[in-house]
Amino acid sequence: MNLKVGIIGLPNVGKSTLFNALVQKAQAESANYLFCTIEPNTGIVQVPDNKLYDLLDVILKSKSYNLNSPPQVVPATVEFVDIAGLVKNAHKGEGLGNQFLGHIRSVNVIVLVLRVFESSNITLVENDIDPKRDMETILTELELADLQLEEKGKTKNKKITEVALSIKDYLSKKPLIVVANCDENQLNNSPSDFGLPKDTLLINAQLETDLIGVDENEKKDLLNSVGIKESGLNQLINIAYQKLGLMTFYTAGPKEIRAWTTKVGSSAPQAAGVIHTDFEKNFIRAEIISFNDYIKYNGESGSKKAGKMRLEGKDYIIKEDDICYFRVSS
Ligand SMILES: Nc1nc2c(ncn2[C@@H]2O[C@H](COP(=O)(O)OP(=O)(O)OP(=O)(O)O)[C@@H](O)[C@H]2O)c(=O)[nH]1
Ligand SMILES: [Mg+2]
Repeated sequence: MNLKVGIIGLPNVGKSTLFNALVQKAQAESANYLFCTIEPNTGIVQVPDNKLYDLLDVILKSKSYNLNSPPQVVPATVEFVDIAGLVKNAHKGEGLGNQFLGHIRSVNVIVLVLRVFESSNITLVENDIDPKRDMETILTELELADLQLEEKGKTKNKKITEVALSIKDYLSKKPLIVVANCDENQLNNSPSDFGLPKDTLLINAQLETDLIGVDENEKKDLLNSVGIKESGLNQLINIAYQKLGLMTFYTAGPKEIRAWTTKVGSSAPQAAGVIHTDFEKNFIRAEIISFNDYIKYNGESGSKKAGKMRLEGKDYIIKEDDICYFRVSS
């Protein structure tokens, strides 16, 4: 499954700035006026994953590939959607209304951006900075948008409403990540200082956007120097995987080294089904090497010789970072 993340919040809180930081491009227009974004911005980002390069090293060293064409590295991806700002009573048509929420009904997780940064030059939609109030405003608008959708369904056809509207269509029921958009000097606070839930991410969207294009190592040093251990992208992806109960497994061969995302607790056939739907049905068995063994014994043939490759059947539960090869019938 590919993770899809929708970014919402009041106007002018830094949603597009955060979007740009996440996709590492000045793709979405961000400017100091309300409702700068009207049409949604969509961007696809590779999930940063050093383990893929550890696997590549092993395969390159063992020379177990066609020397003219080294294996391709294919990271997992995340899609981000940045939409127009919502205001109080958007469901009644205030501001730009709430029709833009339609663009994020298919996301797996919602990121709610709240303004915490103080800059006096940036226009506020409410008169003061109050992230807790703003969070409640937006959550209420999500619930009201869901109620409207339900009402619409009812008038169309009373009986099919329950069937037609599946739980994943309800914005207010989706997993939520709260992001407090902070200035540099606010990043050492704890979320409760702003009245926000304890798993709120504190991010300085402007700083990370300003660092687009800077060399990765240099960027890391700059972020570390202001007390940021991980980029907003890494933080968001980690918490999204946690909230959705997702994990990574790999396939590694002479042509391609690839990260795949599946639910924690997936059986071997279910994980195979992530690669290709038919693989679930046609599953015969899985050949599994743990990531650590794969590295320690220099790849597939070394791991096999050391007795570290396991043959597993359909009841095997895939573990995080397993290197998998699925045997399927054709
Ligand atoms: N000082 C400061 N300014 C910021 C920060 N994040 C965003 N801004 C500024 O705030 C303004 C609004 O940012 P946008 O990213 O366009 O906000 P938005 O939420 O997408 O706004 P709409 O599309 O209008 O809903 C821009 O001028 C940004 O440069 C921040 O962390 N600190
Ligand atoms: Mg915007």
